[in-house]
Amino acid sequence: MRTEIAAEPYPFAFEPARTALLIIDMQRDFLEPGGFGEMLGNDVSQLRRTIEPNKALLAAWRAAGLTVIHTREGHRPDLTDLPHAKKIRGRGPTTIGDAGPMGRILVRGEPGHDIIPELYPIPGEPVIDKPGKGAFHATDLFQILMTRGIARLVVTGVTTEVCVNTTVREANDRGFDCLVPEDCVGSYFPEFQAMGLAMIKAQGGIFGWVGRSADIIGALQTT
Ligand code: TIU
Repeated sequence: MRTEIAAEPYPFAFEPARTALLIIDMQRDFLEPGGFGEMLGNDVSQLRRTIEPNKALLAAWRAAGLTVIHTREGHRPDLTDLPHAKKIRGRGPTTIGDAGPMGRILVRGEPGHDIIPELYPIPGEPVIDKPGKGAFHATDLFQILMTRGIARLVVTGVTTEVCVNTTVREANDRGFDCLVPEDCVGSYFPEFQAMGLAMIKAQGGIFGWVGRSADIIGALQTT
């Protein structure tokens, strides 16, 4: 079954069985008050407004029985996969691997590294632990998508201009068509939210499409 979803720069061709919902880094340390993101002085409300739209989209996607994949940005407890450049970037007193407000910052197994309870994975939904910003770099995401016959992605999560944008660009170069629902992605910075989305759909959809979750949910309910 194939249908179209309203999107920019033009409608997105939707083949549900060949499309995965890829939820990027909806982790406690980025989204929760008192987490690493807020500790750095960021306004987490800019990200938290994406929780309800993501919840609704995830529920509809699950109800349709389609593929859901989650990602988490983070590192091994021994930090052997943390590049020195990433460790010292920002020059702050507290960086990745140090003790933070919700355990060691961006370290796998720590409370802050985990996915927020509102969007917690259920059994059967792969969780990709990624050491970089892009979800394809140094992970088995491509292998999982190939195995499941996935050709299209609906990409949501945080942050719009960092891990979402990097992942959409990586996916586009690998031949995947990506639709980004603007209400399901968030940035700490409103101007980066706007430009991060504008860059995806510019030049006839240079990296992908931008739409809204309500239109995707509508398409799920009619196909
Ligand atoms: N997931 C993700 O976007 N990681 C980041 O580090 N984002 C920032 O905006 N810093």
